[in-house]
Formats: sequence, structure tokens, C-alpha cells
Amino acid sequence: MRIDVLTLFTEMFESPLSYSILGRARERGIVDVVLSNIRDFAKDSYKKVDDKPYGGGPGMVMMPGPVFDCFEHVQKQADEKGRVILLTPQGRRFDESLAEEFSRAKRLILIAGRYEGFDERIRIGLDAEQVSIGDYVISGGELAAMVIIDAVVRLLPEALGDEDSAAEESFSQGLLEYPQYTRPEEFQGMKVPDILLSGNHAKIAEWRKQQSLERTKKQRPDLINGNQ
Ligand code: 6GU
Repeated sequence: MRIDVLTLFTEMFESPLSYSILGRARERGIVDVVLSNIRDFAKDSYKKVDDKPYGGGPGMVMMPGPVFDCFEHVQKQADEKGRVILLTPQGRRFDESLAEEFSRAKRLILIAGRYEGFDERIRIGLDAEQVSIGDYVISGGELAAMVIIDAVVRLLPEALGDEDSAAEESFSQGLLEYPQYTRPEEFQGMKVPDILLSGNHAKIAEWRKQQSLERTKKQRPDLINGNQ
């Protein structure tokens, strides 16, 4: 899979993309993340990429020109056209099912904005899908792009190592994960539940399922009622 990221802050991505599952997936060529700096496509000597909103109001808006030119430059680097995604709090809320959908694409092109937002003609002209990572505002699309890349790449076949597991994790079955324990058997007076030490795998599976359900009902009833 190829993931292009168009951003004003390519350096923000280096560290999060270099560790653990993501780092390994890139090393092994399971995913190719290509970072492009929108500012390289600015037209004037000040490298201007944003301007005041028509009609007035606070903040600055990303100008269409540099984003379009960066996009055109990037898109022709691979045959696959790609799914074009604009990161914005106005977008469709990202969740595990959208992550699964994205993980089946051959190419994603993520566009991260800063300032007060994008000139509307960017969305229209690029025919981009708008995606948000939740109902809160963060200072730019970069962290959102990283969240999406992480959630998508870990779903790619071969991305997870032996020590990782995707199938049993929270949300993969529409429920939260059951409680986990490791050594020691007793910590500050709190004991590991007997059932987990019993060696009875059928009973353990049943207990875990029950715990998953109870936890989801208590912490995230919306997941059960389906009104996310
Ligand atoms: Cl994609 N961008 C910004 N700025 N804030 C957000 C977001 C994106 N998703 C949730 N909040």
C-alpha cells in the first residue's frame, strides 16, 4: 500500500512513523509512506500558502493553488489514482470500520490542513472525502493523519508480528477488549482472577466474552445500541 501525505509539517511525522508496528511495516515494504510539503509548491518568494478569509473573520485559510499543485505532482508518482482524503473536523467520523475500508485500498492520499481550514475549492476540485477523527478540535490535520495511518497499517496482512494480535482487540468484534493480566499473580493485594490460572480454555474464553460484554455495556453502551 502507498500512503501519500500532503502537509506543511513533514517533520511531525518522522518519529511516530518509525516505531513499533508502523516502523516495521515500512522497513518490510508493506507500506510506503510518502511525505510531501505543500509549502514547496508556494508561488511567491515568501512561500505563502495561506491568506485571510474573504468576507472577514479570524484566522487564515489554506490557499487552493499550492495544495492543487502539490496534489498533481504527487498523484502522478504512481499509477493508482488513490482515495483522496481531506482531514477536517467537518468530516465523517473515522472508526474501525472505515479503517478496514481504507486498509483495502491500494493507495491513500491524505491532505492535512492547518490554520482555520481549507479554501472550499480544494475539497470540490479534488473531489476529496472529508474525514475527522472525533468530535473535538485539534490544531491541524497532521495528528489526525497519523492516527489514521496507524489504525490502517496495523490492519494490513503481514503488518502484525507474532507478538501482536488484531483479531481479539477492542472494536474488532464490535466490543471492548476483556481485562488482561500478567505476572505477578498478586499485586498490592489485587489477585489475578482464578479462572485465568485454571488452564480451562473453554471456561476462560467464556469468561472473557462475558467480561467484554459487561465492559461494553458499562463503558460504551452506544456500541451495543448501534447509535455511535
Ligand atoms: Cl481531521 N482536524 C482538526 N483540526 N481537528 C480535528 C480533526 C481533524 N478531527 C477531529 N478534530
